[in-house]
Order: sequence, then structure tokens, then C-alpha cells
Amino acid sequence: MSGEGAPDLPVDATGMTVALVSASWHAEIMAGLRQGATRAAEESGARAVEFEVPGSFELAVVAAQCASSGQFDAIVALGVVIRGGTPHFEYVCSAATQGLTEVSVQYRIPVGFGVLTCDNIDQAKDRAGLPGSREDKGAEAMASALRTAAVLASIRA
Ligand code: DLZ
Repeated sequence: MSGEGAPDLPVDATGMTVALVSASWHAEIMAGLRQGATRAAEESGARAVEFEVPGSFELAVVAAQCASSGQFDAIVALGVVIRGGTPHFEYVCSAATQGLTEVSVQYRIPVGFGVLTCDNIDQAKDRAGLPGSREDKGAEAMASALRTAAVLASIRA
């Protein structure tokens, strides 16, 4: 999937609280994603509360707990999964994707999907908002979640 055509999503999220749930695998890339996401939250006026899980497989259960707590306007899930020589990649990616989608729809809460699913580390670095990266998927996931939270709030108002 290409990042071409990504929208600019400015939003005033003053007063919103977002849960930022991060996996721990691939530390350098995760640091870039987290920085991008927290910077985007600050720029929008939102408060980010951070949670760390072991791997991307564990993102959904913590996102579910955040959603059911009722304390958050949005959730952002960050992870990096690198394809290896076994089908493990497909299982972890689909568990994260399906699990996070279920949380979002079941609890009617936006979940920004900042899980990189890449063939190799260079592809991931290029999307992680690091110096020299072409894309910043952590910031994009945060902006998307906060923008969607504003849409949901306007429907509920
Ligand atoms: C086991 C595993 C592997 C091989 N690779 C990754 C990865 O690239 N990125 C990631 O976030 N997690 C990986 N994991 C860990 C799983 O997500 C999970 O934490 C373990 O299977 C334990 O449940």
C-alpha cells in the first residue's frame, strides 16, 4: 500500500484524552512512531496516556481495556511486524488488525492503526518518522484517531 494521497488532518482536540498503546519489538522504529504520535497529540491539544505491551499481538487486549474503561476519547495502537520465514507474520498481523477493528466498532471508539507490517527493517524505517524517513505513520495514526473522535462527538452532540 502506498502512502501517496494521505490527507492533512488538522483537528482541535483540546480537552480530549487519548490512550497510546505501543508494542516493544524493534525499539528504534517504535521510538520514531511514538515520538510522531505524541507530537501530533500535543499539536492538536490532546493529552496522551501511554501503555506498553510486549508485542503487536497484545495490542488489542489492552486497547479493549482502555475502551471499556470509558476514560479515553480515542486510542492509538503502534507496532512493527517484520515478515520472517514462517507464517507467524500473517498470524500476528491479522490478530492485531482484526482485534483492533473489533475494539473500535464494538466500543464505538476510534482506534488509530499505527502498526507497520513490512517485509524488512528498511521499509519500516522509511515509515517511522525517523530522520530520513519518507513517512510518519505514528503521527498519521494519531491525527486520524483524533479527527475521527471529533466526527463521533459531532454526531453525538
Ligand atoms: C513472536 C513475534 C515475532 C516473531 N515478531 C514480532 C514482530 O516483528 N513484531 C511484534 O510486534 N511482535 C512480534 N512477535 C511477538 C508477538 O507479537 C507476541 O508478543 C508473542 O507471540 C507473545 O504473545
